[in-house]
Amino acid sequence: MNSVEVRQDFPILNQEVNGHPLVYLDSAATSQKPREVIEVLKRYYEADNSNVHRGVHTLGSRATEAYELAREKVARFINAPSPEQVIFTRGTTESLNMIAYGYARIQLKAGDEIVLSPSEHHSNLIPWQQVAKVTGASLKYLPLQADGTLTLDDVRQTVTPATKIVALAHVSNVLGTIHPIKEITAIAHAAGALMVVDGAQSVPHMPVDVRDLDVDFLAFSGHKMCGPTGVGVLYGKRKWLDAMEPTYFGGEMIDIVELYDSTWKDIPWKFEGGTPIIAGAIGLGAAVDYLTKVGMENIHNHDVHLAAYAMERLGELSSDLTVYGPKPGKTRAGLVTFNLGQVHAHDVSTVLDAEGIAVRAGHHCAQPLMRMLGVISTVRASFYLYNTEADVDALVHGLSSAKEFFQHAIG
Ligand code: C6P
Repeated sequence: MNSVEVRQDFPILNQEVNGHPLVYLDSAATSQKPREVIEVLKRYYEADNSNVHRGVHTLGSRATEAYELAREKVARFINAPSPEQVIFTRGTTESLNMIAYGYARIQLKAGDEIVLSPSEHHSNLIPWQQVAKVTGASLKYLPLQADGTLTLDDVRQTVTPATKIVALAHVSNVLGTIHPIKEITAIAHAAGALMVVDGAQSVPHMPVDVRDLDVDFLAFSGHKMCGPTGVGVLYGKRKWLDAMEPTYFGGEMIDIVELYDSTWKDIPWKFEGGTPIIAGAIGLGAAVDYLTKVGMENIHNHDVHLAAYAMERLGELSSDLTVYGPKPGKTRAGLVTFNLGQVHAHDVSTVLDAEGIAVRAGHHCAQPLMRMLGVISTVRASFYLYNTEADVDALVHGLSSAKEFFQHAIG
């Protein structure tokens, strides 16, 4: 994979920001979109736009065909056994909430346990807190090692026959840790628990095969994987999706509606109330085509390489810089989170922005983790297929400027 060539596919990257060429290092928040995806969206709205599963007119059939084809593409992308197990949602947050409300809230009871890690994104934490409140189930946290990794021994100790759900991010959006989901899933299953995986930061960046991992549910967002905003995916094993209740009622999710009761369609449609996210799903289908063409293994290797290169180069500023998360290598995804002395992350980010460098600063929707790290915020640079070593060099240069600017707060 040649990231310099890949860059040409992303028109937005070809611009100056504050008088400098844009260096976009915020793909973990949202990725940029290749021309192919933008063109598919444009073509859809110019030629095929219509509601789906409703009318019998030609545009309606075209839109329905394109929408269902997108589902097939996404199913192939994650190796789902069937397209019906792919539900289009608004994103990871909505998918996780649907699992919590439609499945766990109904199935769990007092005495049951939900196992999480303290580094979860709020979207994979608050829904479980809510489930615990209404069912009487309790939350249990896996111990996190200082570098943000989990040990399988700790997982074996924490998961018990009372555990009904283990819910974990595949990749931490703050620390970049890639958790051994296949092994953790085997432990969860041996205890009779279901494995829910937040794939927001893994599905866009590495091959994810739901059958190989054997996970029960997987949630991810289209906008982090070259697709449009407003679309995401909920994958589930058929038996759990059949047992799960819809969370949104109305539109074409129904089978028969009586005055006092109603029945639903089969999966996936029973979960897609109202007019579905038609253009979003079609755009996500185009994004999946694009990523497949580049190759997910290539993207993963590229990300891992850039993270290692960034950590090596950031080492040059070592005495002032605290970098969080595991050592570079195969268990570390393509993002680097750090702080520069006592300087607030927002200040560092503002100086970087003046040099055209976009990073994210804040708590990254992981407040419990920030507390564990003993900070209120961090700076995060995240990489994707269009980033190059030159982008990392620009970051290091920008940080040298920030270091100089805030010397008083560092020394
Ligand atoms: N993280 C970031 O880190 P949505 O907003 O629904 O598309 O995705 C939520 C989400 C869930 N889990 C993980 C691990 C995530 O990283 C995210 C989104 C972004 O910058 C925004 S907070």
